[in-house]
Amino acid sequence: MTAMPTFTLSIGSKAYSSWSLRGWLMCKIAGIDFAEDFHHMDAPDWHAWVRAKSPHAKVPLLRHATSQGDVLVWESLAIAEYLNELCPRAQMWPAESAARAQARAISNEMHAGFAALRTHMWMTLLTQRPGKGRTPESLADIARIVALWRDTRAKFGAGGPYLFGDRFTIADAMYAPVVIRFWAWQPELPDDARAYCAAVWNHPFVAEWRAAAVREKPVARYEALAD
Ligand SMILES: N[C@@H](CCC(=O)N[C@@H](CS)C(=O)NCC(=O)O)C(=O)O
Repeated sequence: MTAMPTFTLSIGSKAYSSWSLRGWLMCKIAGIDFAEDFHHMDAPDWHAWVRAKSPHAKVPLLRHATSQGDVLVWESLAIAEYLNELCPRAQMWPAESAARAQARAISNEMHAGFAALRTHMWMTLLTQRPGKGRTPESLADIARIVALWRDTRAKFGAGGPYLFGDRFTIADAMYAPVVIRFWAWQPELPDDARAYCAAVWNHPFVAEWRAAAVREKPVARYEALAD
């Protein structure tokens, strides 16, 4: 009999689901062995599938099978914090408290904000549309992201290419879908933001996700959202 996996992460499309990517990166950074429970968001039974599975009918959803029963964790930042507690050696947040405070602040900013960027430059790994999606609001979101990347790297990033130096943390995972949006929509970016984007784009976990994503078929109704 095959053993049940201890950790199972439910996700939607790899090409289009930015939150799935965040949850998946949290599992990779934690270093856990996990099973992927993939169901495409464009499948006809998507809503029934996700409603049956997830308390808030969204992905990502982490299921942890323990001796006390299953623990369900939804919301990408809650998944991050849960895994951070379980896997302290993974150092998913920066070790130093001022850096950790900044990492939490910018991760929360991403989790709660940037609605215009999300609406006008949605995540896709299947098509590029340079120059599109630029509205005053989406450009203002991009300016704030560029500024917070710059500020974070200036204060804490000297040791490597990521926001907090040489370690790819929860904060980088939160912004990885933004890097993909920038690849797809190609807004004008200063050199320091471009360098950060290149580091995240080429990170082995992000490269692994991208390689799977490009095997998915484009979804006409998402593609039709292009400006
Ligand atoms: N705040 C949530 C956002 C999750 C979310 O919006 N997930 C989208 C996929 S990118 C979803 O499951 N949408 C399903 C639907 O709306 O049917 C998190 O941090 O995980």
